[in-house]
Amino acid sequence: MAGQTYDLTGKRVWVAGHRGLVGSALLRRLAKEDVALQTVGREAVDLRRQAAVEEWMQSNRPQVVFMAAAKVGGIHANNIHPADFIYENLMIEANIVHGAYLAGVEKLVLLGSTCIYPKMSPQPIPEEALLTGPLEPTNEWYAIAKIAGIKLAQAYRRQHGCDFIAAQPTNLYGPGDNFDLNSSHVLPALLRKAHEAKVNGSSAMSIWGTGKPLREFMHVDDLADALVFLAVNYSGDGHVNVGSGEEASIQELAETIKAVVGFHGDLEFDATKPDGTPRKLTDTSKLLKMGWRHSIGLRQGLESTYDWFLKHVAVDEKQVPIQLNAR
Ligand code: GFB
Repeated sequence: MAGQTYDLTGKRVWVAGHRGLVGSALLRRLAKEDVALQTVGREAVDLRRQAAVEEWMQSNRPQVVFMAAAKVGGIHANNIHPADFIYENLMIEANIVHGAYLAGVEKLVLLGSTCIYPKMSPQPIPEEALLTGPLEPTNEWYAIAKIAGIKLAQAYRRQHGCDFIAAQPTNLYGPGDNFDLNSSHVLPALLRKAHEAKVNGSSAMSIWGTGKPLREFMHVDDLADALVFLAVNYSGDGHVNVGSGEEASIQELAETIKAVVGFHGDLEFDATKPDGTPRKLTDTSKLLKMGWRHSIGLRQGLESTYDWFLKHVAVDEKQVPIQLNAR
């Protein structure tokens, strides 16, 4: 299935969710292509409302859709808002996929999440591990919505011949990330905690759980590049893992973040918070065989993301940084 299957040149390309971490990275990446970019804000179209989505798609006739819109969050947000995570994601996916079918969209790229795989998957996790075992309980609802999304793309391909594909990214980070400690993922949370501990002269920063779980991290600009690559080079039924192999334990990540930020205090482990899945390293052999690999290493990505944080979130190191809720 590798080899150019679709030409983006001159196409109307809708990035749904263009203000979020993934969507904004896609806008940066697609600015280098000869395409007509389309975006619409949530104040104009609520993606959870079928009529609004279908009407916008019929009027704007995108030829390509990147589905970067989603209700996302870290382990804590997933755990305490299961209804929001399953409802909003199911609605957004169903509305855009069906709307794309009705509007004759030529190519659609949908995104999964590593939590779709069973908690005790073989490592690295191959695409075939999907639906082979029980999920991690803290994010089961989000995972089920994301599995439904992948199945939607497959179903419309099988029944209607639509060229809809699904990519399966590993844990992401980068500019535009959510640094709100209640809803963020671990990497932006630890960057912020280390920064605040340094600025406030604290002797320690807190880490949720044991620090032992392993996570693979990928810079969102690498993901955006992979998504454009897949849109052009892949047309198939099965979802494709997009990972970096940049794996670290949460404790190792915290140590690297301390070094990047310049905080020299201790780590304090908070056992009242969950660890989640012990490990989720993606098997990217399918994508590697097609000829794509990531280019931003973890240390380099942490440095540039901290730089972004300093310029956009911690506007004045003497003040408590403002709250950001990017998605
Ligand atoms: O990134 P994260 O929230 O989500 O947490 P998941 C990863 C690990 O970091 C867990 C630990 O073991 C957390 O306990 N951790 C340590 C922290 N300190 C912190 C902290 O201050 N904040 C956070 N958030 N974590 C999410 C799923 O799983 O990953 C989503 O909930 C999605 O559904 C996403 O799949 C990619 O990697 O555990």
